[in-house]
Amino acid sequence: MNTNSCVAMLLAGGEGRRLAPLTESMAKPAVPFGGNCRIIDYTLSNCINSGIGSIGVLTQYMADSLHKHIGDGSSWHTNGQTADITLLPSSRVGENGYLGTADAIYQNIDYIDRQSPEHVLILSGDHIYRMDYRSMLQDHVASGAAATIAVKRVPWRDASRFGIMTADERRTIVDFVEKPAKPTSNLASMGIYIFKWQVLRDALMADRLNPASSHDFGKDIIPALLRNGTSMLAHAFDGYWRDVGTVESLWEAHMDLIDGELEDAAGTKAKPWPILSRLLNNSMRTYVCPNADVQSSYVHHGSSIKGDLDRSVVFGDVAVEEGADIRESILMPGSRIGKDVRLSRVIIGEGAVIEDGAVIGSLNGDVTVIAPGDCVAAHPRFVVTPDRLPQSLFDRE
Ligand code: ADQ
Ligand code: ADP
Repeated sequence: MNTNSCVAMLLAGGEGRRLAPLTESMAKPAVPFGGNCRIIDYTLSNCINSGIGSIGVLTQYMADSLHKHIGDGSSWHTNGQTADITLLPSSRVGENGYLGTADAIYQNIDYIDRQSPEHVLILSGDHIYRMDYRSMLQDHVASGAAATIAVKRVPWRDASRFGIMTADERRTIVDFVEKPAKPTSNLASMGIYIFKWQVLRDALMADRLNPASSHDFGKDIIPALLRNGTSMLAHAFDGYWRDVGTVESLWEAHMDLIDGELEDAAGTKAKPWPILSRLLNNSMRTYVCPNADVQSSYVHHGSSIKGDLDRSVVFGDVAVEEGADIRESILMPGSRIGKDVRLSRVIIGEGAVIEDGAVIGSLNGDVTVIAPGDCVAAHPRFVVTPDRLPQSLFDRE
């Protein structure tokens, strides 16, 4: 599939309130993921691996965090392929607040026009998945549809968190409701769209003139196109895909990583599908003390592990001291875990310090987050008392 006719626009400006406090000092797509990269790297890698040569990254909330990560694109590892990654910061940060995702594309019409693409691929910066966009583009072009939406069946209980649609036997979308309170289908939009550029351009212009619009793809653009009879195709994706917009989903995606589920990549199994990232200094050594019991965990460059790890992900430059017992937890870059600390289902933000003897966590499935840069002493507000955390969990003998 020739991807020259397609420009990718990656929406990376959302505030990500449900990921707080991890997003207090960075945009949601800049949150660390998987031990060695950041959430946005999955979508960027999908673009590069799919041979999409022109990628506009739309930033807004805490844009600096993404600009630092991606830079001018040259410090971002493109695996030898040529890709033009352009950061497009929003000019609308200010007293008028934030407008929606469609407004972000509207603001960059000139950028897209300059490349005169036939199609535009709209992507979100906060999804973990491996996808070959060429299959979707091929489907879109072959069908002649004006727009194609990537779709996936989701559990019924989660359906109200997504754009929900109904498609007929020819996969033409006949109904679409953004985050319905009472879903009538579980066919969810993945928030990944391919539009004929002329069709999207006209729709954005029309949306601009509508004072009632919130200028959002799911709430406004897709329903408006459906109302005026534009042909839209549902493109099914059956690989691993997760929107990591909440603390729970971010934690679950890390557990899926440990369980090997992220390797399940529909359409990408036959070929290597590396997740690329900013070029890091990989010369730092990782130290794992011979007494440390490390099970089913990832430990990255420059970390020092003297305590025990089970089903955990440790980023670079992390220290875990003697006697620490870390279970189903995520230790983000530069964090420090003191002696005899016990963690269960905890996400430790970048650079946070957990002092000797602190016990944090819960067994009932709740995920605890320690904000980046926080310092937690042995008796802070986060400490979980033995009645919430059965002592038996940590009884070693
Ligand atoms: P949501 O995920 O709720 O639903 P939203 O949070 O609005 O969509 O943002 C999508 C992406 O755009 C995110 O990556 C966000 O960071 C970014 N973004 C938001 N506002 C932006 C702005 N003004 N500028 C730049 N970037 C911005 C969407 C669809 C649903 C679909 C789900 C799938 O609306 O129909 O089911 O995605 O996850
Ligand atoms: P979440 O994924 O937690 O819902 P989003 O990043 O999707 O968070 O943002 C939720 C909504 O809030 C979006 O419509 C976004 O445009 C809007 N928003 C983001 N940042 C701000 C802000 N600083 N002020 C007002 N609204 C914002």
